[in-house]
Amino acid sequence: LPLAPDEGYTTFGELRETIDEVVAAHPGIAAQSVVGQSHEGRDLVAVKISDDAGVDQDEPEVLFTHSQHAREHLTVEMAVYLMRLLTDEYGSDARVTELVDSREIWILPNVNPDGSEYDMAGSNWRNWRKNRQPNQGTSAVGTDMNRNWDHLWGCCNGSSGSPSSSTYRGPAPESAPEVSAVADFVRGRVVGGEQQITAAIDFHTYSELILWPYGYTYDETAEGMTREEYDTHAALGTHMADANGYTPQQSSDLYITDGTINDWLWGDQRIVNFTYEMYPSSWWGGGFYPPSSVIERETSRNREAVLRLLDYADCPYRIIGEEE
Ligand code: 0X9
Ligand code: CA
Ligand code: ZN
Repeated sequence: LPLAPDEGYTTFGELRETIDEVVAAHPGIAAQSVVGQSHEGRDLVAVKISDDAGVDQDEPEVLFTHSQHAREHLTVEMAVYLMRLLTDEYGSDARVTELVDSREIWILPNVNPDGSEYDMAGSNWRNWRKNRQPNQGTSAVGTDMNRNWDHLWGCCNGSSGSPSSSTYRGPAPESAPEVSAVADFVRGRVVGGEQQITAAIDFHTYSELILWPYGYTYDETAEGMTREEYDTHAALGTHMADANGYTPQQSSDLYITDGTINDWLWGDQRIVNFTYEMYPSSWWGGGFYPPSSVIERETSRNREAVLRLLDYADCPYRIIGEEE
């Protein structure tokens, strides 16, 4: 039975208000900027959390992206949780304080606002996944943002060339304005020839998994992925999964994908990165639409896991005993 949208989930308007509140309440350690616009013209917002948030310091940077897929609303709640955790507990929790002082943390709380709003706008949830960009020569709407990234785009039967498919890869890499804007933002973090972002998580639902690249091949090592680099992802993914009880695995163990942010962040930008598939573990827990009563439990569940990533962001390779 289709469910009516649950008022306990954050709308895009409420998200903007929450971001404004967080930044106003913590001006020294939180700042917001707009990195681009969605197809329908909504702002794509980045929240930066660090000591001296207004200044670009020489500290490891960490990226959290949320809501590439419209119906995965729990991931927006995860962004709200992280903004609050890293600001409210600054100055009282010693570990949070140390991490905020020594890292530059970028939270992109909703990279597909058109899709989210569309999914919430009816009398029932619409089960929408893609963005809301029209496609030429068809009434079928939307590109799957997580098939539109520019690393081996469309290579491997891990996406669809048909606009009516829920995994439509778009007519070209970065054809989705939201993907192009976020990719430009990430490329903009190359300073003095060096990518400043060392670690990233892209939040999705559902299945309770921690996934690492590559998704386009079943092979562990491949072009641009050495044994040491694979082992670093596997060790850090497993270390985080020990904290939240998710299942850690290479993303292709779930199924083959091409053009995901996962493969691009590693293959193109050399950023150690993970996809989190949040609660529930199966369709029986509510699938994409668990009741809002689970938000507090299922976001705070990831507190320790996310702090572990922030901790290793100074040098992810040290988890396997390598300096790089
Ligand atoms: O298919 C996706 O984009 C992600 N799953 S979801 O149910 N949230 O749509 C998974 C992406 C991770 N990559 C692979 N599974 N290969
Ligand atoms: Ca910096
Ligand atoms: Zn998803």
